[in-house]
Amino acid sequence: MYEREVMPYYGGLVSFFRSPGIEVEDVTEGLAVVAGVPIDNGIPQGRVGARFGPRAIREASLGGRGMFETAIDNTRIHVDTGEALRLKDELKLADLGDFNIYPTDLMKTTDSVIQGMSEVVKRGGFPIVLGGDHYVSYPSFTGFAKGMVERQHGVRLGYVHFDSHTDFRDETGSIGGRYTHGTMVRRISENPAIDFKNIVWVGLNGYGLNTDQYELKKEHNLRMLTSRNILQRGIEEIVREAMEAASDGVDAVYVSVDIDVVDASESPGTGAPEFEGIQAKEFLQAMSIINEYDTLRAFDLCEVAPEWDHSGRTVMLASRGITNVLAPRLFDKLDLG
Ligand SMILES: [Mn+2]
Repeated sequence: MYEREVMPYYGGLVSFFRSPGIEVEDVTEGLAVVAGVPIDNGIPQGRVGARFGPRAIREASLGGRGMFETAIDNTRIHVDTGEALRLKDELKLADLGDFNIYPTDLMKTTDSVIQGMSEVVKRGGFPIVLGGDHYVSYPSFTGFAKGMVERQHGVRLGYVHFDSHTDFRDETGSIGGRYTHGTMVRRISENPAIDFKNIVWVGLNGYGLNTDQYELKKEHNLRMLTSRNILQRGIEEIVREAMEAASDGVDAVYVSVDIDVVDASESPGTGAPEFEGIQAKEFLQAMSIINEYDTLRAFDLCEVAPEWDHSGRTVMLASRGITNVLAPRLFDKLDLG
């Protein structure tokens, strides 16, 4: 007899939080499903490397699981709140691996991600998509919308965009075209299942608007919440405002994160780092708050580029953020009295 022991993070098979592998046809209602899109050819200018993000995030997630597996009763208690979390015997999480990608054919990858996402969502899965550059959110959201419409005719959707940048151009200059990591929110806004009033940006900073975006912002009263707003009002109030606005009158909300929303001092491993970003601890708190909203039905995290991440902190931060989003599916809350 050879019994399995707890494996340290650096050994064993790699999947997110060491969840079991799954195929699309086996996705069941309510199951969280991790799926990577390891591409970075949605980047017309700037630094690439996000194609290595999904695997690195999965590896970094293993340490988080080990902390619980090696604890007494698989339980850890928060030092401030006394809240106790115990690792579930059976996680409500599985790892699909990566959607099919075609490294020199962005539109073929687009079709693949739309199809894969719609199949996951149609079956009631809660997709957790690992980018990839931020273009990934366009096919990912489109597939999400397709799957939701198949489940429920006339479905209405919301979208929350955590990012230092709006990604709201119509075209990325003369060289990029209309399908890039700088245009994906504009493309998402054109989906018939969503209105501007349910699209919210969180963490914007700097000179991020083109003149056409500035006009649209004024015309539609677009909700663009900035890192300065967060500094002034606190992350909790801002995230709740974002989730409530995105959820208002809709059936489901998609949340997308560009890891560059976190300041470059704490999140250097990304293509377009910024120095007026939010703090890592604010980001982690935000990821814990969004999981309180029943409207949250899909999530992605993009733009982690491990080759720029010389200390490993960015992949670690990304994996911890995702773990916070997934916490209700990974842990039972215990009352220790
Ligand atoms: Mn960005």
